[in-house]
Amino acid sequence: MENGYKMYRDKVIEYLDAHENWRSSTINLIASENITSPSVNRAVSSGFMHKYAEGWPRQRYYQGCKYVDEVELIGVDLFCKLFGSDFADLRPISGTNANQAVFFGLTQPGDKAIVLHTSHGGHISHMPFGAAGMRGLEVYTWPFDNEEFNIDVDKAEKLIRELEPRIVVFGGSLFPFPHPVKELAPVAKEVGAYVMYDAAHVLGLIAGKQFQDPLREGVDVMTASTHKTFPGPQGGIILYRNFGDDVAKLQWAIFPGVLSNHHLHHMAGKVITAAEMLEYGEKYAAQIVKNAKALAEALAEEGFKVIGEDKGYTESHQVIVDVSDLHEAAGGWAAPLLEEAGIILNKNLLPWDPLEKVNTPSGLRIGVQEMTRVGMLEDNMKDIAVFMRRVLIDKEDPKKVEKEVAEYRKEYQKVYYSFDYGLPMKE
Ligand code: DSN
Repeated sequence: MENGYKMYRDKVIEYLDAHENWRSSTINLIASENITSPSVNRAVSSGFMHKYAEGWPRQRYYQGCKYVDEVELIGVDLFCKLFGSDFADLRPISGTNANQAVFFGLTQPGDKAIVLHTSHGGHISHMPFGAAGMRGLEVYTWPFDNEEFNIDVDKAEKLIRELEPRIVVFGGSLFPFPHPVKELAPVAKEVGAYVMYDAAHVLGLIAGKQFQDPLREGVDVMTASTHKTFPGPQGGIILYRNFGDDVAKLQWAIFPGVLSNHHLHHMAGKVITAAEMLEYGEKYAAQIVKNAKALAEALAEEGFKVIGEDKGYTESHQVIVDVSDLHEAAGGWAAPLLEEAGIILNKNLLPWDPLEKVNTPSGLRIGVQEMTRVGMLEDNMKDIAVFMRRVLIDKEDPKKVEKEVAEYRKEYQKVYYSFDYGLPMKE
């Protein structure tokens, strides 16, 4: 019997279709997103989404997990192989959830933590108003060198010795250059601190051996989300070395501490993505970094003020542009205008911006990992820079540019570096 609610089902499906059609006709440069392969989509839409599986594989609190267990065990092996870690925990359901688990497992309320400030590119979960603060940590922030766009090593070393924190946290969300882990991890160890690295943004680059290798540089525990440069479904992961008795505390913090059931369909998607990255990760990550550098150079040639020129602009998937001289509302004006033209990215505070400028910051943060995955190469980056120049510098009608962007995207619809489509170019 009709109850009149079907229209809502139809509406939702209509929006889903509209979103998917729109996204595949835009140039998505959000640095924290990516696109999954058909194989991963199969996992995410599988019947694993209907299961409960608390605890460890083969020691569950629920019956009916025999296939789930096999997938999770394959996943643990693949992730340990990919990252050279002693342990891999696929259960966190987001990067923030992974960070929460580490803070709850390895620290006590009142312990000191040193983290990257959000103004300098740190993640909100590291801050007093985020997961670290919720754990009751006394949060201090790394001294930052604006010129180097990185943590100031000398001042940081002094700060570690002065504070003797329980945990130091590297990594963040605005992350063009590797952090000085090998310089500072030994100092942190000297004062008895845990060394944590939030690899949410750069996990795929680390997997592909194109960024720093945190676990070899002195990191005890690496957290990440699984859907940025690591092109999996939304989720989290913790990769860690065997640091003794506290391993059990960390594991207890994950379950039953900060989650009960993990999302098994996403877990299966992470496992397939790990296999994709073992097979194709080095090529994918290398192309991401080449594309980021190419886009930075092209944007500079088109007249944009790109951060980090004297350092080669970027060593990650990110390109950072200061648009403050183009308009007083800077990124707060530029990002929505680009969206009208089908170029999707986000405004971002730059390290020298006051916090009050959070809605009108000076910067734009650009990530090339998704466009790389659909097969774009360095020459495409030049075309993207031209589209951006036409909108932001030449002030062309964004609607006109949007039509051209949609036409341009038609050729880039396959998800490469996957078992479904292989590589985008001939080897
Ligand atoms: N806030 C996300 C980002 O865009 O970097 C990470 O959680």
